[in-house]
Amino acid sequence: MDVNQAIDIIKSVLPEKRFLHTLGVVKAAKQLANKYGGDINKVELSAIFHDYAKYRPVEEMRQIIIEQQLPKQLLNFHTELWHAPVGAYLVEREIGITDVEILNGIRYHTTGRPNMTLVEKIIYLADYIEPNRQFPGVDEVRQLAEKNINQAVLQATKNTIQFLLEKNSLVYPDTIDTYNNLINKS
Ligand code: DGI
Ligand code: FE
Ligand code: FE
Repeated sequence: MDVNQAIDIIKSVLPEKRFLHTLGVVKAAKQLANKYGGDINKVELSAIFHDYAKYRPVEEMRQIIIEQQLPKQLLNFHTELWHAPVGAYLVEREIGITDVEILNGIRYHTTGRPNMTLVEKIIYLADYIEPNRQFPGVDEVRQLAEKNINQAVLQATKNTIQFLLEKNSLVYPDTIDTYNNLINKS
C-alpha cells in the first residue's frame, strides 16, 4: 500500500483533530524507527492506520469482538480500548493490509503487551509522545525516548496506570502485563 493513498484514506474516516494527531504519530514513529532501526514502511503504515476504528459505533465494535473472536474480556473493560484490536481487524478486512507486524502495531497501541516487537513499541510510544500531546509527564517520556525505548515505554505505561488509578478506572490486564514485563527487563 502506497503511503499517500493510505493518508488519503485515513483523512476521509477521521475528524480533522484526530487526523492531525495521526500525522503527529506518523512523524514521531518515523523518528523512532530511524533511531532504533525499525522498518520505516511498516511503521509508517501502522501509524497511519492506528486509530482507524476510533469512531466506529460501540455496537459495531462489540459485534466484531464477539464474531471475530477477539479477546472476550475486552467486553468487561472500557470501550475506549476496543478501537485498537477492532482497528487491526478492520484494517485487514477493509484496507487489505495483511502484514502481522503492521496489524499488531495497531492492535496493541493502546494497552501494549508483554514482549512487544519494535514496531509495537514504536507505535505505542509515538501515540503517547506525538507533538500535539500535552499531558503531565509527556516531556519526561519524550526525553527517555531519545535514549532508551524500553524505559520510555515503561514510563508511558506507568503514567497511564497512574492516570487510570486516579480515576478509579479498571486497568486492562495487558496494560499491567506490559508494566510487569518492562520492570523485569529493566
Ligand atoms: O486513541 P488515542 O486517544 O490516540 O490513544 P489510545 O489509543 O492510547 O487511547 C487512550 C485511552 O485509553 C486513554 O484515555 C487511556 C485509555 N487506556 C489505556 N490503557 C487502558 C486504558 N483505559 C482503561 N480503562 N484501561 C487500560 O488498561
Ligand atoms: Fe488509539
Ligand atoms: Fe492515537
